[in-house]
Amino acid sequence: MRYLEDVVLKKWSAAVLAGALALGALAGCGGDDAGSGGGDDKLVMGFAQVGAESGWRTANTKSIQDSAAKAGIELKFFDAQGKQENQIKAIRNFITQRVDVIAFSPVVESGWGPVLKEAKDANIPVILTDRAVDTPDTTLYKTFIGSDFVLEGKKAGEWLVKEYEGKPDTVNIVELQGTPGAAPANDRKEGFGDVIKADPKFKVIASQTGQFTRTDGKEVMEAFLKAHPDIDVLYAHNDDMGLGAIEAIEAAGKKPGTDIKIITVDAVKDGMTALSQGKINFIVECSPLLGPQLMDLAKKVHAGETIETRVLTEETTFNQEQATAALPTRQY
Ligand code: GYE
Repeated sequence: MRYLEDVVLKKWSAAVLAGALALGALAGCGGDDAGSGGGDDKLVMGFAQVGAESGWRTANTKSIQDSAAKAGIELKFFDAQGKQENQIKAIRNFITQRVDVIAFSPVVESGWGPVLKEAKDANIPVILTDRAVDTPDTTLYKTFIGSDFVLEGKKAGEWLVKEYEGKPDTVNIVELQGTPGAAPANDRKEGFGDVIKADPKFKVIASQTGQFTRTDGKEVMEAFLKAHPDIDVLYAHNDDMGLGAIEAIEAAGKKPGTDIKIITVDAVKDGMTALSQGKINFIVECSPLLGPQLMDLAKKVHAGETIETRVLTEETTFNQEQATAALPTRQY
């Protein structure tokens, strides 16, 4: 298998081969390389992606694929379609194939101990991207690249507190949570809750998962609107759920952004467009462009260099004006 891939690789552009040669220091990738010979061995990365649930995820996948090609890394990409068991199977496959580095974005936080231990025992370094795991043994992975989701939730809460400053009336909030058990769902809920609990006028009257998807966001918002005629604010853990909810709000004859204020997280183009149109009021940025850092760290790990155990993504926030200004050059 690897032999055939190597033959194909040899036909790739000179630039890619040059990249591979630049990785010359990176020795063989694991013993079963019959026939590949020579010094043009590429670093092989197995990547188990969550799925394709949102605009954020699509941009993240593209970032990883593009930067692997640019870095001259051979990427074995697997889409787990939102299922942890699929990710675990993919990681076991990567171990059997003896890839050089395994990277993945864990669907949920818990349940990773055994498979990570298998990778460690096989001497294959693991890099977590985007989402964290809750295993207490941090030696099971080399580093974690991604956002501080608690901070994102806090930023959402802080905007709300400011927006309703000096207004004593109760603020009825509904919350669309991300995938149950996923780090960004747990942490964005926590950060937001921590900030708004300081003032009892903020009441979360309903909170349910919308699975980070537009379809579920719309459906759950329809149910929220039926059950609660008095919603002031929607806090959605990502843009896609917020965009689905906007459809439900409009269908119910209400004006998103005015009758119901909306806060989301991500800042993908569709979300930013809705913000610039006044249908969303505030977006907390979460960058999906993790590919270049991931490839860089993978090379370092493979070369035996010591790397930081936590690589934090830098992010900002957007109001309507800022979204309008940022949109023309937005990459995702
Ligand atoms: O916010 C959401 C996606 O893990 C940060 O997953 C990521 C989240 C992102 O589905 O849109």
